Amino acid sequence: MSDRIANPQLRDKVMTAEEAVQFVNHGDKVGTSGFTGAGYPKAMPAAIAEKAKAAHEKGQDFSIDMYTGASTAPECDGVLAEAGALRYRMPYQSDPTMRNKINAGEMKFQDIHLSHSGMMVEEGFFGDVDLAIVEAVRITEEGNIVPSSSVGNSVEFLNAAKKIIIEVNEWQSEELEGMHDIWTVPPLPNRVPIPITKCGDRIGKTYIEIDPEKVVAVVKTDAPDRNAPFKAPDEISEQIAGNFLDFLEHEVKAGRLAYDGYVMQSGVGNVPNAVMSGLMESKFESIQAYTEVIQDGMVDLIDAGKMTVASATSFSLSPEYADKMNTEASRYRESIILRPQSISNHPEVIRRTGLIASNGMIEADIYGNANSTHINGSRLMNALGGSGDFTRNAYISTFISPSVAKDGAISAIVPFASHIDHNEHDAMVFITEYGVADLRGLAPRDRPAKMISIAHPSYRPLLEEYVELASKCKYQATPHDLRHAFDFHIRMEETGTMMKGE
Ligand code: 0RQ
Repeated sequence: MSDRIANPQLRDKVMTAEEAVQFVNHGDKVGTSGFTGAGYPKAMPAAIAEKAKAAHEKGQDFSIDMYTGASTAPECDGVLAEAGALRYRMPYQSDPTMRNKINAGEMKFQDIHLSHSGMMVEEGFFGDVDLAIVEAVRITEEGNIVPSSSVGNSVEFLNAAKKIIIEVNEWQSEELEGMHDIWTVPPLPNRVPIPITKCGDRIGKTYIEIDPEKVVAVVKTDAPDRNAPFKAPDEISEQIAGNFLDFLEHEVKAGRLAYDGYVMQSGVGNVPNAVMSGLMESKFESIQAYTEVIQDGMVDLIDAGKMTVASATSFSLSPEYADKMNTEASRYRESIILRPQSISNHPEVIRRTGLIASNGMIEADIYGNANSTHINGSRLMNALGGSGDFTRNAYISTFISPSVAKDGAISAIVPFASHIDHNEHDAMVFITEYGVADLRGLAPRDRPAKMISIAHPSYRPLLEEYVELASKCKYQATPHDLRHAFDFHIRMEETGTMMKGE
């Protein structure tokens, strides 16, 4: 392990997490590495949680504000939320314990576009940053950091923080070195164009330069990233994936896409996985991904020679594929690039690549406004993550979802979305197991018919009833009857289903 800490000055700072926690104080603003279950600190969060619990037992306040790249894992977000150690958290989470605390009003969470979050911290929108805690594969001779399985917002946090704690994780393969491409936009007023014209362009360094004087502790760990294995795609996921692939074919026939020109952005989950399996058998070749996470399906596409390059900020691999990456990382260094999320999700590059975005949703309304985050307007599920960065700036932005949730009790197509993350001006195409609603070129009043055609048949009459009511209202630009716009949601609150009783 000492080989992994090549800088003598920093080797002298090695201590346990229990010792290093002396540098974490009540009220601190802390930025950590970590993105979708990859590259988050493995030891410090538990130590901070213990410190918080000990303080609370003595009747003292102890909580911190925590910023990350995106979601982490139970041993980071989970333990801290459980211990009541967090006052405020941004920009993304997906942890069940944390979700419950946020929804119960016991901690605060702000949902921020991932591409904005690091810049906001570095530019001081949140005040001074006390501490950065960042996982590394190794520390170089000069004292710089080779990041591990994600880059996230680490560069911005390391630049902004007064103190740094580095966790050197022996579980992470040293062969990851060379996969990262560290380049960030210079701060205002010196911004310049990002020199990426192709997904595979490398423009930066393979490590993060830091001021070694700021490092107060180096903690050694040997612990795996934690991601849940994917469920095998079910029938509905496969139908949705089939409709998505038909849509791609339709774009080829229309001359708007070439078989060797598909640039992919993909959310995570069952349907994206089924899409990637479908692509294996498709006519699409030389597929490129400019996205935020590398998923199992992309590794398969690379292995099959169908995908030439995948650019992201993080891995989001099942345990089986994480092991594979750890043993074979050197084989993938040519075709996988991990960038800071300020670059992987940057509007400028996204627009230039001409990618087709595809993300999940909770619900969408008859005019094409999408809700990715809140159940019935108030209850947070995860957060918007990069879905806004990609939807707003994609060449074509799509949303994919089953037409119903909870065994049909909830419709994914509603009269008026109860929370809107992606509005009708940004979202273009919606896909369920019932087909494709292509809203491009359609004025609001032409949209409900398309959206209702992909709703579950049992909800279509209720949606048509609403359209009829709205058509009688005074203003017909985007017709709504506000007395009934949330009937679906109110019924769900009152009866547990959006379906009308007999
Ligand atoms: O809950 O598992 O308890 O049954 O939501 O839903 O259908 O399995 O779909 O896993 O793709 O998640 C929007 C949450 C969809 C996700 C969301 C319930 C449903 C189930 C999951 P159960 P599905 P998915 C780039 C972009 C925002 C982040 C993002 C998400 C659970 O896609 O978090 O896009 N997106 N990042 O039952 C009540 C509804 C519901 C509902 C679904 N209307 N009401 N519950 N559910 N719809 C990401 C990256 O690149 C990393």
